[in-house]
Amino acid sequence: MKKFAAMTWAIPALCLSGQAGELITDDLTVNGTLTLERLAEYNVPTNGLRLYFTFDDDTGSTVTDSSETGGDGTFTGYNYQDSFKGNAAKCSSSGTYVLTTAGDLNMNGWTQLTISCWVRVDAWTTYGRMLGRGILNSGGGSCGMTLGGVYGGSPYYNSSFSVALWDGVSRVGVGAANTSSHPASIGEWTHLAGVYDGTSVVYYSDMQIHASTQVDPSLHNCPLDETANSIFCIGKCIVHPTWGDTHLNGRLDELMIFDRALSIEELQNIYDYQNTAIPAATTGGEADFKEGIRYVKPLGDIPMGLYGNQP
Ligand SMILES: [Ca+2]
Repeated sequence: MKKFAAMTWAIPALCLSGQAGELITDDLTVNGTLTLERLAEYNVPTNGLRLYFTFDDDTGSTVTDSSETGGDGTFTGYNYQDSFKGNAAKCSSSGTYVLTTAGDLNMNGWTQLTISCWVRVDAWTTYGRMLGRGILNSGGGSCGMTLGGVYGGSPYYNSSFSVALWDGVSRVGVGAANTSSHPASIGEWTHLAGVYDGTSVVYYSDMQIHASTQVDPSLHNCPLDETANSIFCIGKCIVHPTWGDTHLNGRLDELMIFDRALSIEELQNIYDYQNTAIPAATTGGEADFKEGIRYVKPLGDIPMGLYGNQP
């Protein structure tokens, strides 16, 4: 995203084309209330939206879902900090994480998936599992998104967006779009997205392909595989909840989950709109977009269990 040398949060956020007499308290809310209609006005996709955590109006352990379908979350060790838009969830240890047990977030059978969020990393002190699904102390999750970092004493751990697929008989593998480079830089807000469209798994960083993998043709359009009673966790790896080196060390914001693959144009609409929400810099900086890194590996060559970055 654009780098700003300084941001001033006291100034009003941009007021887009609101109707006369209408109070726009920020870019996404009207009189303090987020509406899906409001999002649609600005070409933010809402079709298939299953979860939307803005963290903007949350003050305690309850994290409000604005999608009208996904269900609220519970933020253990809750800590909200400034963001480019309102507030963000700050995670810093295995004791700061958000869980949601909403049943309609179980992705078993979903044929497509999109996850969009923003992250501001404070340090690469852990492998940085930002979010994922699974069963506490077990497995069975359908997806995971990881920043990469130090893990298990190793100096580095891959960044990854991964999904687990079902061929109608069993879990056939994990589509892991991973690479050894970080998708974000310390101290900078970065937009991240993961998209599974039935034929590929793509991990985007600031709208550039950070990593991708192609699904073997024999597995095209396989649905996601997920165990019943799996839950969604933000901030650390739910499968190893007490480990001290799996968590995100930084802030996460504007998390959206869709049960379909957004087009690149739709993702760009989200990116552009949320990017526009950033107040103008008081002392400017030039736009700086980093290069994406493309990584392709056939899913069919990936034996189950090989990747450490599994959901
Ligand atoms: Ca926010």
